[in-house]
Amino acid sequence: MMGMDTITITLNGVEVSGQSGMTVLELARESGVDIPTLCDDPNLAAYGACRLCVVEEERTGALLASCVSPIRPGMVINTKSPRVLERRKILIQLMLASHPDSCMVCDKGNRCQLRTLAAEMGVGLIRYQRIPHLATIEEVNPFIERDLSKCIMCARCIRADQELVVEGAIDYINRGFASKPATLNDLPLEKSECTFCGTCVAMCPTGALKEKENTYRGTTTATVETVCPYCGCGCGISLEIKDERIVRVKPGKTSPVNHGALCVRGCYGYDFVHSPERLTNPLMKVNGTLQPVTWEQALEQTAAEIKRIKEQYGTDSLAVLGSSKCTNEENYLLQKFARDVLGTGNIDNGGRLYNSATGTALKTSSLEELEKADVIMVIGANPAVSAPAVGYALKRAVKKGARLVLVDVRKTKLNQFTHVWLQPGVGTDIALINGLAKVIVDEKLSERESDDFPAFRKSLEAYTPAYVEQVTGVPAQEVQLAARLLAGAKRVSIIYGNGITQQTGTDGVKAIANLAMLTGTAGILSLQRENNARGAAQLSGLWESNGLTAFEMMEQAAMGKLKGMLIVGENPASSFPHPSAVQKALASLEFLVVADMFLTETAKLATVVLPAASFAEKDGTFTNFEGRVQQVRKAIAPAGNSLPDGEIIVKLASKLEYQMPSSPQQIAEEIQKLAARAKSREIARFSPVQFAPPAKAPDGYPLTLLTGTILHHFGSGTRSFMASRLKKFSPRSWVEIGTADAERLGLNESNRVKIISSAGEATASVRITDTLPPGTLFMPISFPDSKVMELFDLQSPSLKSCAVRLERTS
Ligand SMILES: Nc1nc2c(c(=O)[nH]1)N[C@H]1C(S)=C(S)[C@@H](COP(=O)(O)OP(=O)(O)OC[C@H]3O[C@@H](n4cnc5c(=O)[nH]c(N)nc54)[C@H](O)[C@@H]3O)O[C@H]1N2
Ligand SMILES: Nc1nc2c(c(=O)[nH]1)N[C@H]1C(S)=C(S)[C@@H](COP(=O)(O)OP(=O)(O)OC[C@H]3O[C@@H](n4cnc5c(=O)[nH]c(N)nc54)[C@H](O)[C@@H]3O)O[C@H]1N2
Ligand code: SF4
Ligand code: SF4
Ligand code: SF4
Ligand SMILES: [Mo]
Repeated sequence: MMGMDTITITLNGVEVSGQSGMTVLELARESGVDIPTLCDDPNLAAYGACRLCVVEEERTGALLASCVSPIRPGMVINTKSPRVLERRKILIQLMLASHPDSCMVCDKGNRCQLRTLAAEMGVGLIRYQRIPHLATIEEVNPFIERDLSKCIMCARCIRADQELVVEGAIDYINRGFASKPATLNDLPLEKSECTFCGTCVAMCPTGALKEKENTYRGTTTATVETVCPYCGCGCGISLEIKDERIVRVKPGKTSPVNHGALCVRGCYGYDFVHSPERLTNPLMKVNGTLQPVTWEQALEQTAAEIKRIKEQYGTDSLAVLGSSKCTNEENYLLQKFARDVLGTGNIDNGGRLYNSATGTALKTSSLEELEKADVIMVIGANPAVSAPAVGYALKRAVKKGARLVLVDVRKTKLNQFTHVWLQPGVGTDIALINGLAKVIVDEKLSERESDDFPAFRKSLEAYTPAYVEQVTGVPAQEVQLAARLLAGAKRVSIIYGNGITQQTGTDGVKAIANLAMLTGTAGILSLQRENNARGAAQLSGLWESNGLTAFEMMEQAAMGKLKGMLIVGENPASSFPHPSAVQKALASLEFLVVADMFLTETAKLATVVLPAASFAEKDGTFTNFEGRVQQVRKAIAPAGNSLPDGEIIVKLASKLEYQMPSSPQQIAEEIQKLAARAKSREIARFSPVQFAPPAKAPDGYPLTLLTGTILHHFGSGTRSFMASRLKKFSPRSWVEIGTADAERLGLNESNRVKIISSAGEATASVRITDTLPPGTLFMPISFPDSKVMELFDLQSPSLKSCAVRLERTS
């Protein structure tokens, strides 16, 4: 690296060298020289607005803003000459002159960088005439408050919004003294593109942007770096702690995943940890009602029941479900508990269940590779909502010139970033993907010549652009256009989600893998992930899978073959298809023990409920969707008498006379031994798949209902509805219907409707949108008030869509 690219300058009398292209500020920092800044942030491009980073070039006497001045050979820089210090003082005085004297009551307190710098420079009384303030803006959202009288125009918020999360919600409006960062037409944030990701708030150096409706006030006494418990992105978060409470969440300091950004759930969704609804004691059913008991009683009873069932009915009458939310170490213990203590292979988890189609995929790509791609294909995934950190990286890539091929049956937030939007009919993706592959092969755009290639080429014969148009509805020219774009790219990145895995399953994933191999350099990212779905799935993959799947467990329970279950951190009575049937199945068990943080629909059916500690109350690791194993750190003591799942499993095993490994080192060693034994993956080969048209809808159900995630809630809603601000912002479910369908059916937004499928029914209020193809509806999952899962059953071919009809109820 050294040599031609190295530049040497004199910095405060000392010779230092850096790479060409570095700024004076960067080299100074690298050399341990501190220069004050307000508008600079390591995650944003240099901007040169606050000018506090001024330094003196001693040969020319010029004062330079070091953040935007590249190093040049022979420079002689002084970062603290009298002229520099005087200039900085004046700048701070000018900022304070237009700043209100409300420091004593400002929420930013001693985290305000302006106040800190003023104190360090000894700037107190202001000699300048005061400049009038801008008023606070009235906002109804529960997340963010803006008091622009405190704004110093550093533009960190604007750059965070435009460069980092690429939402485009705010920009400067007006000129001169009236200039300020604002939304389009100066509307409240909730009327803009703002997603309340909180990234701008975390970056604002003053009290101009701050958290609203704080859940706890106080000066932070400790900061703990850990990992977000919601989606599989695995963003790094900093938990600011006081009195064993999380006061605030900020983006993790050095996370390679989120680079200083968060989403609304990670930023404002943490207070479920302190919800008064948390389970703080074990519960046991006495005369039909759950009552608090001691751990000793709860574990004794559980062990006794497990022994009894095992002796009476045999080991296969027991099963374990859990958990894609628990740590890797806890997942290992749970696997061991099922196999060695209970003696059964009946163990499944959400990570494996909902992502089982993913095992076939090629090497997983990374966010870093995604940002370097020149063509990105997103298929059946909605990352702007379901995995915001992926959405940010993707939008940044598009801003840098990457082309986006979006394959979705609905219009999503990503459409405005899209080069080609392919809109296939629901469940027809395999035909489309095979069609893309055929164009690439026929036009000899790929030079793949492996021994499995001829058979693959032959398998594509039927998928001419004309045929693909006929079965998917995507115009032939668009298939060709997209195929040429993919084939012509240097680096392709493919992101797929539940629109594939829960629609066309394993075959859909194989088709994508084939396409990726054709495009040569493509990396694949599978999106459908919870915080540790990938880790949980990987760990269960270390054993031969020979037991019941989660859905089979429910069927066997209903048939009376399964007698006892342990469920850890999954809520099937609410999130599985046809919850009322699942509830019946679980209620018919002789013994159900549930470990959760809350009394969920599932826990209510249990004989014994064990209170689990939250992510903030335990140590361990989560594996994010890229495969990155990240440290989860205990920040506070577990609520009440709750315990981390790992400890619960160890305790329960010992009641059953089994000694579990309990030290992290011991667990890590055992995992490694197991991993070494597991067979290594075969190299990627083409695996031809054929399109089968989706099953015909039963008569009388003319509409197709899609289900999916929405930004402000998560999973079955247990946690996000215990987060006060998320619940307040988005309290109730709805059903979306296209403008033309609404007109045809005489529906408007004041109506409530009944949605009826052959399996069950749900009710919701109507929202009219322009995002849906004719004959299609959309309902979000995650709302406890919504019975959307009742519309599906365990045998449903798809979890994403079903045939329905509508009835107006009001
Ligand atoms: N029709 C339809 N159905 C669907 C879907 C759909 O799109 N359409 N999506 C499906 C998908 S992909 C998924 S993943 C599921 C989601 O469904 P679930 O995974 O059941 O839902 P969650 O609410 O995310 O989490 C379950 C429970 O884990 C608990 N929990 C969280 N952390 C911990 C912990 O550390 N320890 C313990 N013990 N408990 C913890 C929470 O309190 C919560 O009660 O829903 C599925 N159902
Ligand atoms: N906010 C939020 N984020 C979440 C979650 C949450 O509950 N809330 N859950 C997490 C979990 S567990 C998961 S699994 C992931 C899911 O993450 P995603 O897979 O990204 O999200 P979904 O909303 O399930 O569906 C993705 C898209 O598939 C499209 N689609 C439906 N059917 C088809 C089809 O036949 N073909 C094509 N091409 N597209 C189709 C839908 O229109 C939708 O835009 O999100 C994770 N992130
Ligand atoms: S909260 Fe996020 S989306 Fe909203 S203005 Fe700030 S950076 Fe943009
Ligand atoms: S609101 Fe904050 S981040 Fe935005 S320009 Fe003003 S001081 Fe800077
Ligand atoms: S993108 Fe996912 S991991 Fe990141 S803050 Fe949001 S929910 Fe948490
Ligand atoms: Mo999922």
